[in-house]
Amino acid sequence: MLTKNKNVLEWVQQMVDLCKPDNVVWIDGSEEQLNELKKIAVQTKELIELNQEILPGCYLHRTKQNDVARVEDKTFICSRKEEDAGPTNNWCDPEEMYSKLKKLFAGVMKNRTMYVIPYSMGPIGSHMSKVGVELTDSIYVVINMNIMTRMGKQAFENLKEDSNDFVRGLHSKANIDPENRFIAHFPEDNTIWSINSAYGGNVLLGKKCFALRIASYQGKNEGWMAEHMLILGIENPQGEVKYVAAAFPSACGKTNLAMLIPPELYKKQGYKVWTVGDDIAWLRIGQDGRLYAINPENGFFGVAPGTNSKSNPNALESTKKNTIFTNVAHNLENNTVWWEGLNENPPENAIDWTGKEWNGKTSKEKGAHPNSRFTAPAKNCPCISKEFNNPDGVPISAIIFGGRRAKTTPLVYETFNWQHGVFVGATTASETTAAAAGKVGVVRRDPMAMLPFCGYNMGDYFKHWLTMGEKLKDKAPKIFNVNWFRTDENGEFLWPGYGENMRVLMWILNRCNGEVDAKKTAIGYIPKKTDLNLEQSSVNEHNLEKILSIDLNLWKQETKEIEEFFKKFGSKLPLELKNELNNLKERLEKN
Ligand code: OXD
Ligand code: MN
Repeated sequence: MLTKNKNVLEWVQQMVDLCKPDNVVWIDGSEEQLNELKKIAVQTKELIELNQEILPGCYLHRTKQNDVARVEDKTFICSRKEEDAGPTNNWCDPEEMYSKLKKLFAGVMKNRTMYVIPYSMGPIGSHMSKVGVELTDSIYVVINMNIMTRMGKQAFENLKEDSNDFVRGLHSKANIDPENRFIAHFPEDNTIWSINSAYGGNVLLGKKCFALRIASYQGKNEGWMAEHMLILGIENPQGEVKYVAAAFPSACGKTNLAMLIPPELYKKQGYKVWTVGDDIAWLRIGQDGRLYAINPENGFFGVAPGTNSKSNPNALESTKKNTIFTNVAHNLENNTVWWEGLNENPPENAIDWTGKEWNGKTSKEKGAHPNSRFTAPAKNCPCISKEFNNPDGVPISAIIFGGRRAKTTPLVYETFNWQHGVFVGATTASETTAAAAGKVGVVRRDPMAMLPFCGYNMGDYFKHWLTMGEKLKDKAPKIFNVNWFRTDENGEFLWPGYGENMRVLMWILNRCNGEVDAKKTAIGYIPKKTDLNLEQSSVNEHNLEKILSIDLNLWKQETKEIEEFFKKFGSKLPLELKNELNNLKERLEKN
């Protein structure tokens, strides 16, 4: 036992009585204990040891084929009142859910070991961090939690002996039965119960379940924010670093932006980009009244396919040691891994993610699952920020929202003020697929990129954003919107993306510093053409004009869709957002 905290000890005992494991092992986080567990997992084939010369400390894991992604339809917010879960979440009465799940958890760990994992979300010793304890029967979970969180004995340093402020996570892979798979959150009890899955997003309970769903609820009650945001720092040639936080829906390039490599033009002048986080930010108002952010995680749970030495060399480098690969292809030629988009040279002698023999040169099937992942320690990342472990976090100069929009949204615009920024965040949308020639994808509204992750009523969540703005007053970060995915008449992307996005970030920072003017439009401030530095870029003036243009008719259509979307929230929709919609309509009419 690693703690004297009575609340922890009593709860662990209750869960032991329920799940009836043969053994209970407390995870202290020591090398010896972890090495022992890895050895067991290799023996049972839960992990495959990879070539330790090429990929030291790296392992491969395969999940069942029915268990490869987050399951939104099996994810529940079990608040006592249905209204508190809101229209965007699946709701179930907590008593009903506990009673259903107790039957599934009863005796589920017979002949198994229960691992007790204490972990901290956020740096040890930080007032912005929080403690969780996850009970699991999966060694894969233990090893992954060791990468994704500050795990083991150290985590209890952040929990006072009599404190009840820890998140109680219970997970069992049970039989990986998709019919009885549940990811249930009880925000009012600081509790998460997850059963019948062994896939990362459903079982690494510190990540989406705690750091977003439970933490967003805690943040509303305690006056801070848990957001689906990357955090990056831009260092200028004088050595000053300014930080931005950006929220994009899943699969819109958060990890790539977080680890951006500046174009030569900026590199030569001495600009650098530092990664603080690639997925989640916890934000609090600091003593100076500004907004500060920490990344509560300690690693990256990144999508493997498409990651390569051009698209994201920093992410690729992060996976070279002490990394767990899940559902990628196993290259038997040198006992390493391969995935689509890694390089042009797929192995001929390999095992695909389903465990079948696979020839990358001749097979029509994919070697890696499209949602295959790497779990890599943040400290492996060549551009990890020096402030990564700063207990006070980093001050945020700008908040950026974005999505994938082929036509409507310009490359970048600045909102008029915090309230307008909240409106823009609340109406964030993304198209489901990249636009094919002439066609536009289906738009899904994903407010602040939190649609699958907000642990309470989204109407109340919007209100919380507005309240935070009132507290921040003139110290509030400026709010921007970006769209890297605008296409031309032929469906070709107008903006090169990747490292070139630095040019947009520079405009954003220049606006924050009051160093550039902008053009006022109906939707916000957009850059004057000459203020976006396109030196040595592939973008010509003609295309720039297109990406910065606003089609008033499309925007009028957009306001209709927003109106429809807002209806969902009924009386929970803050009046301020209704007003913002009306203001936008008026401005569009006047233009
Ligand atoms: C993720 C997601 O895995 O957003 O980060 O789905
Ligand atoms: Mn994410």
